[in-house]
Amino acid sequence: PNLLKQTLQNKIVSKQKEMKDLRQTHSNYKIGDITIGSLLGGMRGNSLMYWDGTTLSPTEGIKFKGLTIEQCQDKLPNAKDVFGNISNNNNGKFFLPESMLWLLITGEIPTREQTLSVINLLNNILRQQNGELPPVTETIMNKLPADMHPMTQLSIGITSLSSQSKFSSLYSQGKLGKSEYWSSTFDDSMKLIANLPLLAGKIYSRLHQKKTGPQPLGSINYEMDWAYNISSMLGMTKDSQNIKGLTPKQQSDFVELMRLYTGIHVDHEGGNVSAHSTHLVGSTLADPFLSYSSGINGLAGPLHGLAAQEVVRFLFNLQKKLEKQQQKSNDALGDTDAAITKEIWRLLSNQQVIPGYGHAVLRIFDPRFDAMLNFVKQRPKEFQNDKHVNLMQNLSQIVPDILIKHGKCKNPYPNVDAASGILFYHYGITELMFFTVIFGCSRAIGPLTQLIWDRILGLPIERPKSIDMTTLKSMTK
Ligand code: AMX
Repeated sequence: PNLLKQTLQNKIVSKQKEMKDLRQTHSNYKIGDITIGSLLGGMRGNSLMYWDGTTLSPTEGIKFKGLTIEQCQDKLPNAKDVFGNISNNNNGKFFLPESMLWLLITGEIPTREQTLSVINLLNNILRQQNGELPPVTETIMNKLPADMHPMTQLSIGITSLSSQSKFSSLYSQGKLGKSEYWSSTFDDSMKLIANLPLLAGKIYSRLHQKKTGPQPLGSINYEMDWAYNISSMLGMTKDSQNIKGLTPKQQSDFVELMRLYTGIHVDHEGGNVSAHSTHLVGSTLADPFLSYSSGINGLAGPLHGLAAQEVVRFLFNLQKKLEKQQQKSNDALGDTDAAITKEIWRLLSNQQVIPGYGHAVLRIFDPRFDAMLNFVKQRPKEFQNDKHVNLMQNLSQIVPDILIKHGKCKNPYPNVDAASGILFYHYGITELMFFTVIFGCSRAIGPLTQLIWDRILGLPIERPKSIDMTTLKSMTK
């Protein structure tokens, strides 16, 4: 039985009634004003979308169905809760993305059994595929140039899964009434999420093809969770080739990092580009694969998810510069902070952004950054000699003051991307262009959950009105 789908089904009638009441009774209630400033400023500050899973407050950060990240860590089942003490170290403490999926879809904190049912739901989809990508997708992926950007490959891979879409197949056969849209949207969304470990693994293995050949770097373990299987397919667990030669403790830590990362990146309110594009394209009744591949294309922009890649490039260049300067001045310690400050000012005066800093909504340290930093702090031995991780921590103390003095950006604090890439790098994911693919795996969970609800609630095709310069000018006279 599909426990998640059944539980969702039980919620539908009352939620549809709430939506109907709002529409019928309060349609004319004003929720804000639109100014020329916001229209020309990327619609900042205008509440224009319905989004139910997460909220984002400038001062309190993200809340997942009302829960902060800390509360989620406290309340949602983690690997220890689900599997018991499977390793003799301290890992298994971060909530599983499957628990989050249950929370976002049903609005309820899942039990251990409910979380396990989501793990089984996703693994059963893969079992039916013999743990392999559908043949069409496999063929397409193998034909792509191996050096094509991993995000382009991910977008193509997800788009190609559209040939598997139950929603579009039933729709094109004229078999779907509006009240039935949600069910096949649910099935397609679960299929998409289930296939992401395979797709990420496929893309990563192609980066290693010259060394490891065409075979996958790992295999799906049907007894384990989604984040574990992403790690396996990247070759980082005992169910894989262990291409980076990690110790068992490091393998376990990597899976822990993957559970943390993919748990907290799932959603971030609806207005961010990856979520918004999925919602917009989904509003045309495009299937979940086509809808989410649009989200992936948005995530591939350097001001959005690609920042993870840009941050690591930035850290490497900065570290090299600092070392060169130290050699020149023949000073073993050097005044690192002063050199960092100088370099940040140089970039700012060249009109470049400091990657990993700033945010369109948040006005505090990104709580997801704090969560990643705590991961480092909990493993002092592992990270003490990693100069780039140390630099990342150092920057988070120095850059905010500089950005405040610079006076342009509204949030001078690190965002989530300031830390994530360099942690993956530490464990051997050294291909910078790949980081955002991991982001893309996680982000699927939020926008697809919303897409299912959009269809339950019968939201219409999205179609804002645009205004030309002449009209804008005439309005101001
Ligand atoms: N470094 C330098 N300048 C910055 C800056 C940064 N990190 N962040 C913002 N600014 C500048 C903007 O470019 C803008 O300059 P302009 O007036 O000349 O155009 C000005 O400050 C005001 O911008 P803002 O209102 O504070 O930010 P925004 O809402 O327009 O943009 C964001 C938000 C994240 C795109 C921006 O802060 C940025 O470019 N940061 C660096 C890239 C990055 O880390 N992106 C990842 C964000 C998280 C994610 O989506 N994964």
